[in-house]
Amino acid sequence: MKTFYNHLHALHHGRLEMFRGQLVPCFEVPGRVDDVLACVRARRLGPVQQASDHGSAMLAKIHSASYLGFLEHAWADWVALDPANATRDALPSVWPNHGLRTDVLPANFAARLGRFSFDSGSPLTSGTWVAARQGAFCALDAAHAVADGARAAFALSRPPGHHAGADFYGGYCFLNNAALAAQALRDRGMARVAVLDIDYHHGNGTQAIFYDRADVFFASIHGDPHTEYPFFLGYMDELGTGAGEGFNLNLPLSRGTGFGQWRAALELALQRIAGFRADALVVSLGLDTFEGDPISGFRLRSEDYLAVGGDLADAGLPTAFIFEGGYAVVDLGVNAVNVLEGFEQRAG
Ligand code: Q9C
Ligand code: ZN
Repeated sequence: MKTFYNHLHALHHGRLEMFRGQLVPCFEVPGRVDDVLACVRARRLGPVQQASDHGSAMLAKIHSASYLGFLEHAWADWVALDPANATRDALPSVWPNHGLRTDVLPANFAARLGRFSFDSGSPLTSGTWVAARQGAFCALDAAHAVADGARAAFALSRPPGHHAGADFYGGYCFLNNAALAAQALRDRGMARVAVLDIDYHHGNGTQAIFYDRADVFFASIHGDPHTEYPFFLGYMDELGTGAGEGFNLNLPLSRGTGFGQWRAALELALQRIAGFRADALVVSLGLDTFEGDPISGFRLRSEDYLAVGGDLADAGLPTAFIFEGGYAVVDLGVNAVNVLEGFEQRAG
């Protein structure tokens, strides 16, 4: 399978994130993707190529124009606020919720940061826009490869995407790569597209983007939001709304869940996707379900990921894999390539 690699990913390099009252070193670091790329090459998964430029207009199929404008100019605006800001990343500290107005967009940049984000754990850096934009192009290229007839393709990029909504960032995510891939598949004539999110954290951004749509089915297996990030979405009773009712599936599992139970949830999600009669599959491939992940709580082992890939191949659908979370950097390459190799072995 082809890998579309974001060669600009390291331009996004957050230094510190807010965690329990302190600024701590970021978990979402450039070394994550470097490790996966090394494994893709060592195990000869297939050709590695850079993504083509699809232009910023393509991003507006999923994201609002005001959000894209904000992201593109955020770094310059941040530094304009105070020249000393050039040495530190931007983190929001005030948000328009709890009775505050969401229908105003203040000129103040701290206010705009809050309007377009939902947490303080996602530093915005000098290269965030350029890196995230190129990452979105990797996802679009993976979708086009699948639309052109490839059995599967892999978008290898950071920052990740599944927490980003139409007009907000958070959870280390800025542009929703999986949503962009799903939309590209729709635009290439696939009538029904399923997004299966197997990152440890609920894909709140992707769910929100497709919540009222019947043409994109969203399924997610994740840590129970009663105790796990992002806390405020990802519950079982979220079924979709309007035309989208019945096209959203959340399968939250308790912290500590091992592969047996996790795999049963995967089978259930794949059954629902088969019932939906999807024409193509987008997998939000987070590897933070790994037992060694420093910020997550499931207990999957490296060899389990081969079986995950096999189960995904059994769905029999053209599949675009979009790299998401996973923070146990030294095991990340093995785990990611295990999924992809397990898929290829079963797909034949
Ligand atoms: N300091 C993804 O996996 N913060 N995002 C957790 C750890 C947020 C994870 C606290 C985790 C976001 C793409
Ligand atoms: Zn995650």
